[in-house]
Amino acid sequence: MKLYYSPKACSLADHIALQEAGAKFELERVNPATKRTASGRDFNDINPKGCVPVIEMDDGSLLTENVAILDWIAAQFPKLGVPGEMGRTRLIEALTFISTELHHSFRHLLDAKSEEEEAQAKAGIRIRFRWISGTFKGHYLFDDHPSVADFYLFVMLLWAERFDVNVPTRLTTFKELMRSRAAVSVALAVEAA
Ligand SMILES: N[C@@H](CCC(=O)N[C@@H](CS)C(=O)NCC(=O)O)C(=O)O
Repeated sequence: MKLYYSPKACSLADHIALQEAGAKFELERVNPATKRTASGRDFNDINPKGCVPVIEMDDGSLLTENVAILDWIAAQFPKLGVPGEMGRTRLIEALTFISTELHHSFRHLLDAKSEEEEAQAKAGIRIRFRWISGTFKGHYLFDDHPSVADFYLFVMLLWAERFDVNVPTRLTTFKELMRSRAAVSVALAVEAA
């Protein structure tokens, strides 16, 4: 299995998940500006949508879209999912919120053309972080064990730090807890190299 990623992009969630799972996988870096992969391929030939993450399965088939990839990883490695009859549904509910509400709202910030638009975008992001901070059921979103949704939320918090968006203390504590995990350190170090 191979994960196509760009450093500190949303694909970091999948990278952390695979490290946490102890999965056997390869990585290939994608330059988001040139759309070239580390081995020199045109990334658009791999994913015509032009976005990471992409997982290339051992049979050569490709899986795109972060929600689908994280759901697939949780299905392969149930310790990264959410237990119970409604567990998978609750996981998809959280992943969808993080993808469509949080991740997407950073686009508004990146596209902001004035200080006013930037302030509006940050306010929108803060509302969404505040909402999700009220849903924690333990040290992590669902209990005291992290799920793939926690890894995606962690990446959003790294973006918040980078773009100077204030978040509730609950989420800062969570971010530092995530940073203290061995798998997270490994993934961050690999992406920084
Ligand atoms: N719908 C995609 C969007 C993924 C996405 O936004 N990827 C960004 C990195 S975080 C990307 O590769 N952007 C490059 C581009 O849009 O040109 C998903 O949820 O997986």
